[in-house]
Amino acid sequence: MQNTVTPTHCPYCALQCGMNLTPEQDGSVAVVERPDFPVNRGALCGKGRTAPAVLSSSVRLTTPLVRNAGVLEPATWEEALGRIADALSRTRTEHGPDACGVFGGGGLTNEKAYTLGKFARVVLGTSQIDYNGRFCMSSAAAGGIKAFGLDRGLPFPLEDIPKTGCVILVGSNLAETMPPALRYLTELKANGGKLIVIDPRRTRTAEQADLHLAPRPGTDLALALGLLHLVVAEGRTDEAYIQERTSGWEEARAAAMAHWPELVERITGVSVPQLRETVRLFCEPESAMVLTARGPEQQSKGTDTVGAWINLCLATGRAGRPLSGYGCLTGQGNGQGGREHGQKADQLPGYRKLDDPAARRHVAEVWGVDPDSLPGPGRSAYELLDALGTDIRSLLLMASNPVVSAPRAAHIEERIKSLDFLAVCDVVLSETAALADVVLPVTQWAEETGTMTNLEGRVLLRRRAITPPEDVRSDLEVMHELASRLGVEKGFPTDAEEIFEELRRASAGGPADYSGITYRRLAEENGVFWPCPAEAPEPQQADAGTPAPPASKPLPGTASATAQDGEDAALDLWPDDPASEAEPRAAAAAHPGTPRLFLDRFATPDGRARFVTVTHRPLAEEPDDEYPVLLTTGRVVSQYQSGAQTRRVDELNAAAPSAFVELHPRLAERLGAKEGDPLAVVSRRGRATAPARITTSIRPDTVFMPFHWPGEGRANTLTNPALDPTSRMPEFKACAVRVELAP
Ligand SMILES: Nc1nc2c(c(=O)[nH]1)N[C@H]1C(S)=C(S)[C@@H](COP(=O)(O)OP(=O)(O)OC[C@H]3O[C@@H](n4cnc5c(=O)[nH]c(N)nc54)[C@H](O)[C@@H]3O)O[C@H]1N2
Ligand SMILES: Nc1nc2c(c(=O)[nH]1)N[C@H]1C(S)=C(S)[C@@H](COP(=O)(O)OP(=O)(O)OC[C@H]3O[C@@H](n4cnc5c(=O)[nH]c(N)nc54)[C@H](O)[C@@H]3O)O[C@H]1N2
Ligand code: SF4
Ligand SMILES: [Mo]
Repeated sequence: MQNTVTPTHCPYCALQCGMNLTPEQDGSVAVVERPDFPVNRGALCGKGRTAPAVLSSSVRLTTPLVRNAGVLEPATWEEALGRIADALSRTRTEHGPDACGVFGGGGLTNEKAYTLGKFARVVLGTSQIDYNGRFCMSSAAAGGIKAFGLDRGLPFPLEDIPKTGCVILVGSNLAETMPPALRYLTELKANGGKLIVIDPRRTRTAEQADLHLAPRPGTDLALALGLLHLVVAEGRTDEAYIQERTSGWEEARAAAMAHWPELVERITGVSVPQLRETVRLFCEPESAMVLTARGPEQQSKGTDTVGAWINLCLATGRAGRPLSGYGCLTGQGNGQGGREHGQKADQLPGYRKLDDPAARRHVAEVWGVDPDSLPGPGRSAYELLDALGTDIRSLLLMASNPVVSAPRAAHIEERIKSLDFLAVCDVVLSETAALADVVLPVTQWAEETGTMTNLEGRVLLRRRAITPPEDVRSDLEVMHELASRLGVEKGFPTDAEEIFEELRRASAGGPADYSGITYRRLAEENGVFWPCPAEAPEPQQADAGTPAPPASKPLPGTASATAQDGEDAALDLWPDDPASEAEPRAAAAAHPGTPRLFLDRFATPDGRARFVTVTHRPLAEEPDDEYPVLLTTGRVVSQYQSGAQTRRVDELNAAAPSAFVELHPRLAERLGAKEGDPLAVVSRRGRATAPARITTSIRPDTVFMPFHWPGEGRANTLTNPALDPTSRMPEFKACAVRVELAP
């Protein structure tokens, strides 16, 4: 019997807010508060509240579409899948396996991301797979791996934030991008902790800050180095910690010392007294954190910038200690898990490296293939999209809308159009799906089961609450059917839990080890933090921040003793599963998961965190006489990403109907522009137009556009695809433009 209330999670961002769903008489589904989930404690933003609107068949895809004589027309699944399989096999025969590309998304469940990576390597034999997460947190991931030997966005649960002494929030507008998380910052302040926000705009988040620094876009690296200079000059380093827990300090220190406060003031526009005040607020309390988001990361020097912020934490002894550390606020729903299990160009499941022979052997054995048959690393997202129609002839795209979200989007749109064949799996007819030869309609969050890993590294269970429309299938069924048509009958099941069981084995022993996690545990404990190996740790090795609790007690921060709905549903998930009786339930021997990382040692070979030696460098494209203004881009609260989903929700559209150009009154005056006047923003890549929104909250040398819309107001027509040399992240956050009154 189906429970009337199903506890699950929001389909959108990485906070993965808990929500309860109840089916209504008319077949729709209502969102009800779910107070037992600790991350959001019942709170939801407008996107989460209205998410069921996209389940309605009036806005979603309900049947496969195939292109006939240039027009997309309804077709049977047989026909649609047949066309995709034929096209992929023809491409492979005529041009080789690497002419087949695969592009995934950070919104996919762990099971889907895992299967997509396996599909590319085992069924297509292609190295050409990457995903939209490359555009998201890849610089933070690269920076974290360099310094700590491991990339998990937050090394501690969000619940630690209110208890620390100071938070420096760099380029995150979480009041708009993760509204329920704002509460952690207000609680921090209520507890006497200090909040410093670094953003070229005085955002709703910056308004909460004790100190707001508004640097020129793209100068965070210089800013962090200048702060480190002051830390050294003022004798605020933690020498004992540096000695005991780090390596590389001398070189990093020398590099920072070249960044004099006065020089940094000139580069960033942040005054020396503000720099000094930042250092004081950060260094005086016993504990402190630096959290970055897309502002400093989406730069052609994002990896070095993250490294510089981590250096600041290491020099002051603020990493791998209780209530202190560096963290990245990951963005997409499964932005964390989606970067761990193999849809990334250089990666195998469990955050293993594709060029590591031992990793290849391990995963090949789980997959039942010859390690030598696995291709090597492929291209990064932008480079892959840029190769469409040349090296890459056919593309299978799942869960991304690059026509709106990729940098230099007009060029990428042309590349997509020049493909021999494009297949898109989506829930709606996105701008990219509209260009496809075959579009497959897939099931959505509320209609399927699977796991997601939130920004804290907490693995969560997404539960099926309603029955999908008849002619819609899951991404997993799509990959199963395509594998079979391409001659691979085994290894692509359609049941998410069966795939998760394989993922556990594939990830075992890897950096992102999920082998101790089961669906049952996820349901009972309201999530489990990775790494969670199959074996419990020796008592002294247990995560020092969270001693392993007795089996009957929930983990602090992971489970709630009042999880009534969660428990009911957990039992319902396995009503007649005989195996479950035999299986130990969160047994005493089970590993508790790892809410807090690095307290004993970092994940580097010698256990020490590594300073990186970095120095300031300019933007890939600095303003000049022709393009004198800086454009930065980002988000508004009521739209999500490319807007493919949220632009189909009336309430959200009413709140944020179209693109705009945010600019300072001084710049507006120079242009002779009044509020609402249409402005043309022109870069070396193209031209976009949108109405002026005049505000003193932005720097006079900078304009801001949100990137949620296609067409004339598409911000990505303008953006610069200059890539970070390590993370291959494009420079979404700063390029040179000219602004004029549109005729
Ligand atoms: N409403 C909404 N919420 C979302 C999303 C969404 O699309 N809409 N997307 C989700 C995803 S995938 C992500 S990645 C997150 C992103 O979450 P955030 O990183 O919070 O979002 P952004 O608006 O891209 O950028 C944050 C801030 O960076 C500032 N910024 C711009 N340039 C610079 C710079 O050079 N330096 C610094 N320090 N700051 C700069 C911008 O002014 C902006 O306020 O949000 C998630 N949540
Ligand atoms: N200028 C500028 N550009 C940016 C950014 C920026 O700050 N500035 N931010 C970048 C960032 S951080 C990100 S994350 C990207 C995101 O950009 P996109 O990758 O375009 O993200 P979405 O709009 O979320 O696209 C997801 C698509 O997948 C569909 N979908 C949702 N769930 C599923 C599913 O389970 N299966 C399938 N098959 N489809 C599904 C949705 O309907 C939607 O069409 O944009 C990047 N682009
Ligand atoms: S904050 Fe993110 S996860 Fe929470 S309701 Fe809003 S979009 Fe959903
Ligand atoms: Mo993102």
